[in-house]
Amino acid sequence: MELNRSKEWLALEEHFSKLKDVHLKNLFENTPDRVKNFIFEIPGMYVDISKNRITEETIQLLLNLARFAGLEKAIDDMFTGQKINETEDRPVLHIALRNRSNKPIYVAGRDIMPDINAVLSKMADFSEKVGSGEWKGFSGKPIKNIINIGIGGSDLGPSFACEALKYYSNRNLKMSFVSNIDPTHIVETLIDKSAEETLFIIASKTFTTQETMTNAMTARKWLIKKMKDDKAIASHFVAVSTNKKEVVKFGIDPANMFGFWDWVGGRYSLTSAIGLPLMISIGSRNFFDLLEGYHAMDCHFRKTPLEKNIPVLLGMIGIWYNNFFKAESHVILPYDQYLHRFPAYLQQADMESNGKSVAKNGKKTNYQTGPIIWGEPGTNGQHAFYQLIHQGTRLIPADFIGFVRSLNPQGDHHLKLIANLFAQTRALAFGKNEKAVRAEGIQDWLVPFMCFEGNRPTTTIMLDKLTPANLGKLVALYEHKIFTQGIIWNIFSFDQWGVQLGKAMANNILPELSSNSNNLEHDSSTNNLIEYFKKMQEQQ
Ligand code: G6Q
Repeated sequence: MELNRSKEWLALEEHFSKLKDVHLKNLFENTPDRVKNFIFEIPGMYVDISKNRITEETIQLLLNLARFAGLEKAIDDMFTGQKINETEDRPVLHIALRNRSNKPIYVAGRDIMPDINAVLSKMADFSEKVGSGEWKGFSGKPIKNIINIGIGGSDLGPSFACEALKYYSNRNLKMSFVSNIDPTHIVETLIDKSAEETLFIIASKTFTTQETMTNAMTARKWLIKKMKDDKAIASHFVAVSTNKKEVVKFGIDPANMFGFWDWVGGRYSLTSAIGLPLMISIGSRNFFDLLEGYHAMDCHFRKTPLEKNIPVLLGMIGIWYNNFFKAESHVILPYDQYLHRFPAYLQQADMESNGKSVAKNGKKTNYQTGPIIWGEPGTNGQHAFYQLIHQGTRLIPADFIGFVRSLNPQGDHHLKLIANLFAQTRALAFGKNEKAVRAEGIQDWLVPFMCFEGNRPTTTIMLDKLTPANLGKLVALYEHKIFTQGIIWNIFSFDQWGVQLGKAMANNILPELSSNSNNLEHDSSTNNLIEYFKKMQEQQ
């Protein structure tokens, strides 16, 4: 039966018609200790969903929908290695990468844990060598610069996490990430680097991605030119990939290759060898703590009844806004400067996973799927786009993320930061009515502009401190939230045909930009763009 014809969906529609005009203010006034029913905790993390436009009945009805969609079985299928990525004919096992229990997980009858552990040990060993200076460049100098060359899932995870966990980093190592094929990215990155002290990590699952291979070849040329010897490659290049053949073809010794597997999706690969730059930067002990945190959330997701399951609840609340309130976007607001790339990271995780419009049966969905994800760290956003969240015409559910303790205590900065976080969620929920504005002696004509309707929903996620383990919990929380929503929408969350399309189309146009022939067979707009580009290039 179609999702939005199910009795569970219809019950939610009816419930929505009753709740849509109810103000959060009334929900809190009617049940003063409302918060009690809407706080969920796991060690180190406290989640308050009370400032959402929900009642206990909403949660029950949403969970009925989750059961109708088969969420419990779907969770089990993922954790037991069923081929849930059907369009690519693979299991989805990023949870195995951080399975710190080490209990066997089977793919095609074979326990994959020994392979995972072997790669982790190899990574730890290598990280230790680089961090301690034991790993030397070709001329005998220790490494000072690590440059990761990768894109999408082979870039966003480690680059976001290196920023997030910078506090724990080895400050003798400078981490850089090159992803864009725009030559500016690699040129600007190499400008202040000494080749003798630079290590490149070429990170690509397929080792065929145009951007990464182009940047890798440029890096290779730069290094050989500077070091004046091809043999320097062995000390300055390592690879992270599933494609040994291409790695060898590039000239990297397979001994310096860190493998992973086709059942790790790019955007879920931070805890695989793709996390190598992070491990080098923060050291293996911190990296293993990160894995512990992921694993704690994985266990919570797998074992906790839906009623208390944090990723499930956040996922279902997202469905409530997306499909019933028709919210179009969801904003992520981390009140921590170290998390400044978290919204960008989640943008890929969420939008590449659930930006689909075909259901598993091959038919177009007749309901909305993944929302637009965006955000910036607080308090910066408050001085920029919060205006639209407070007084604009759209409903934008928001996640506020904060930490009880700052890693860099400095006077009253942290108290001010957190006061802002709490004040924002309060203002968004309760607004400011005409009476309160008038009481401030505001001139009559100005009153409407100074009123805040409120009733803007928020979820507050507090963690005790930005530790590697807590970061792991946070990322896994969102991964499983995304999974939950994909199951409800009955879409395949683990493929990305849109990315493949881009890869193929650029390869078609590339030869045309440098060919003399004018035999173009695209639409008139594309043909003209190509001709304009060629003509202007010739004039220079
Ligand atoms: C992620 C996507 C995509 C991918 C990049 C890089 O889930 O598949 O972002 O990670 O296109 O691919 P390679 O790692 O194969 O270079």
